Amino acid sequence: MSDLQRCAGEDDTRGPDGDDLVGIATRTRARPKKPSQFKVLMLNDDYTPMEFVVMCLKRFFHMDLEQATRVMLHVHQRGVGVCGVYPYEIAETKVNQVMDFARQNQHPLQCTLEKA
Ligand code: TYC
Repeated sequence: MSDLQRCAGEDDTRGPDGDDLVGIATRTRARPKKPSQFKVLMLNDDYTPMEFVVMCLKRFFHMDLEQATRVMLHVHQRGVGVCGVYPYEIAETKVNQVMDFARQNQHPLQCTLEKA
């Protein structure tokens, strides 16, 4: 039997007692939670060229040359630095963009997320 046939014949909307499990949620939180924020961190390594890191910071984090140079040097000297703070999905996208771009250019640059 195909999934389609099985689904068509089955009533997934009732619990064991025949209760209707489908409905409209009418309650809302009294104090809606603001979406949690995530830091995007850049990690130092010995091989990625400084210019490439600056290019990433300009391209993916919209920094100007001065900001990007400052953040790159901070990471170079301290080992890790914050590129920006975003909601989870945006932070994850930035990490993937940096990692993909680094991989394409055969640099070992690492970028990661941390809850803010
Ligand atoms: N340490 C690297 C070098 O000396 C430069 C660098 C800076 C690499 C920041 C990664 O996230 C980084 N070429």
